[in-house]
Amino acid sequence: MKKKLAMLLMAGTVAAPLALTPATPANAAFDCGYRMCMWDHLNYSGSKWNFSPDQVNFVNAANERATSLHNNHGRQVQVYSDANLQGRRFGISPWMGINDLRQYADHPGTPAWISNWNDKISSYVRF
Ligand SMILES: [Ca+2]
Repeated sequence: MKKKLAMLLMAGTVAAPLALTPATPANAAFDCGYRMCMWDHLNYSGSKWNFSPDQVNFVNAANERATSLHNNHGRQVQVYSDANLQGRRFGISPWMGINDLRQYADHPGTPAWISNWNDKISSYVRF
């Protein structure tokens, strides 16, 4: 009986920290390395794509899927709505993470829900 109780208590101490430690954006950004990282869903979650080159003319599997991103690099990145650096463009500052691209519009004064960047990125260049 005492042995069973001790095992239950041990199990409790092991399980509790796992339940109380959700993934954080900071962790996700850290996992990004010195790269341009995109995630399919909000808050750096879902499928993840990492890019190292200074210019990517087509982001392949990530095409029009990025909903959050992290420019984990000391240089500015410009993303484009079409392949080969064409279409609408949007600048992302060095070391900047965006956890919800739905909130970002590329034309000042245009509501984000009209020209937001959710599921739009097809290419990028780093300056
Ligand atoms: Ca998405």
